Amino acid sequence: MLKPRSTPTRELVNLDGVWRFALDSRVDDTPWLGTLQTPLEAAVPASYNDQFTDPAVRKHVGWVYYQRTVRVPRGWTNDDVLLRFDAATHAARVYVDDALAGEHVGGYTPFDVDITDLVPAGGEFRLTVAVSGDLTNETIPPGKIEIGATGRQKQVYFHDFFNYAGLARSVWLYSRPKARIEDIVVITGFEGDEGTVEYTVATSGEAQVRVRLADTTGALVAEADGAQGVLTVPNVTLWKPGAAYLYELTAELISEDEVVDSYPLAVGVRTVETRGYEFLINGEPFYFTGFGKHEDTAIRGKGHDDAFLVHDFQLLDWVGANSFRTSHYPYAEEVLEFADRHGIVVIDETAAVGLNMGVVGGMTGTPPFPTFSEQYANDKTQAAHAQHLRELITRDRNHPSVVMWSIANEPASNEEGAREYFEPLVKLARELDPTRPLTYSVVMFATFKNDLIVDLFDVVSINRYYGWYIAGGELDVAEAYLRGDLQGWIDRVEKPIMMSEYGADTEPGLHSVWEDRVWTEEYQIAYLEANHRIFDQFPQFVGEHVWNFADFATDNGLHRVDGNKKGVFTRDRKPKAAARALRARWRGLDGRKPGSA
Ligand code: GCB
Repeated sequence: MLKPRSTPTRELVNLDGVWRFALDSRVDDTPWLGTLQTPLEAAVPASYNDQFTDPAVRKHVGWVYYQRTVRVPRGWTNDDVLLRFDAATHAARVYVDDALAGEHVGGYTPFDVDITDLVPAGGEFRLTVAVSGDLTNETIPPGKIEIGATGRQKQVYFHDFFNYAGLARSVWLYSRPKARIEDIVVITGFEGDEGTVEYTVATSGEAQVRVRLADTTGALVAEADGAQGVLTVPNVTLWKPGAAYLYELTAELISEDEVVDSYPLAVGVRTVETRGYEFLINGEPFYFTGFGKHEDTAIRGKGHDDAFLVHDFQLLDWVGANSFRTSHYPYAEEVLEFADRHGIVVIDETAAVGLNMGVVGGMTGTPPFPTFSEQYANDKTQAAHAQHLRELITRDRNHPSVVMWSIANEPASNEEGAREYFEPLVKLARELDPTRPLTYSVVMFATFKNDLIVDLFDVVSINRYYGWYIAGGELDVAEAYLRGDLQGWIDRVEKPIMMSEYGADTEPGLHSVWEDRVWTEEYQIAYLEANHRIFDQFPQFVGEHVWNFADFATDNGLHRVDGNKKGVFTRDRKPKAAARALRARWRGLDGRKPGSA
């Protein structure tokens, strides 16, 4: 899916700003049209929850309405006119004046609504967007709406971050030509110093395709005619972690000697593969240092913010991180584009978090009922999951920064039904992208003995909290458990293994002379060091992603004091003591394993 861009043949109007806003507290489900009579206004892009002081907004279950007026530029007479929502969390219905113009389910991937036949060029219309943050057992991520003793609805969910909702990313109005480029897919490679860019351009309408590839100075390095082909790049400069290099591919659609559509795409030439226990980028072993992150800031919730984007990447660089995982959902496209430009490596995850009744069962790991069952993760859940995977991969497959897809976080891969649930999804992911390795983050209840799906994937990514949820405050015991665990996986499958989560909640400013005191800044450092001592004993081990980059908001709960505090940075991005300890370990590694030459 092409991101809307301003090109010689396409125009773009940004619709961000302050919109009329109202909670829908009515019982019926008829659309709420006409001008919203509401005292409230909400900022877009941002989750709505924390913008208001009223707790009823923060905890709202059901639809909310956003509204503004929009004018279609007068010059767009011969073009198609579309609305693009970069994200509406988790479902949206879009109305143009009184007409339902489009709908979408899935809170973290974009969608278009074609309004060409609804509004003439030059015309103004009332844009109303109903957005629902509700989660059920048929949504991804899943959840459950309960009705309490007082009759109030409550959203229950099975993941450890606040269920922010609303228009968290930008909204656009854009034009595109009737005969147009629909999509572009590139697969890159190289042999010696010759690079290759295999491209496919999907079009609508009869016309010729021409593609050109330019280097960063704008000099033409290759060109070709036809909707499919391979461009060769002499003396290629590869895209490398820490040393990004982007060519620009321009695809043009030509009809009667005229360029009727034109679209540019940044292309990084690089390869990714796994071989035995190794994870290779451009044929060289790569060691991941970094974090699981969240899109999470005060007031904005999950709202995308360019200043935080720039600052977070500055901090990644400062601490020596070369990578992160988009835990636990696809991030804004701006984040991936930034990673492409700055050479940061990304593990791109779907929003499938919480497919695990064992976690709901608590530390016993005993599910209240089976996860893969009619009651919970059923065929409809799986179909929604497939749709999420499709939307993630078709959105992100051209980003050189994305080196691996993570299909789910901590699913019940040890429970009966896991294989039947995941096998078709793995097949689908490989059809959509035959080039990138696949992984999922393995929950601690799924062990090297009882996990049922690891052989379907390419990389073993484990989430382990030895020294926190297990053997909390007892790091010698934690080390022994972790050593046994890693050895077990290594003996079971010959695949690269990495830690996709390990971390300890830490209250900034809490100190102790005894470093086994949990929640202190000293303990966070000691915990990380204990883990690192074990990682460094295994040559098969390919990466460490600390949980989490920064503190983040969670649901109200007795085990969370104002959110999850496992951040190495606070929610407002101040370093805890562990940040400097990580910096000392990670800086200067350049993708090599700590301690290696
Ligand atoms: C996990 C989850 C993550 C949580 C984390 C924690 O295993 O994947 O979403 O936030 O543990 O801190 O408990």
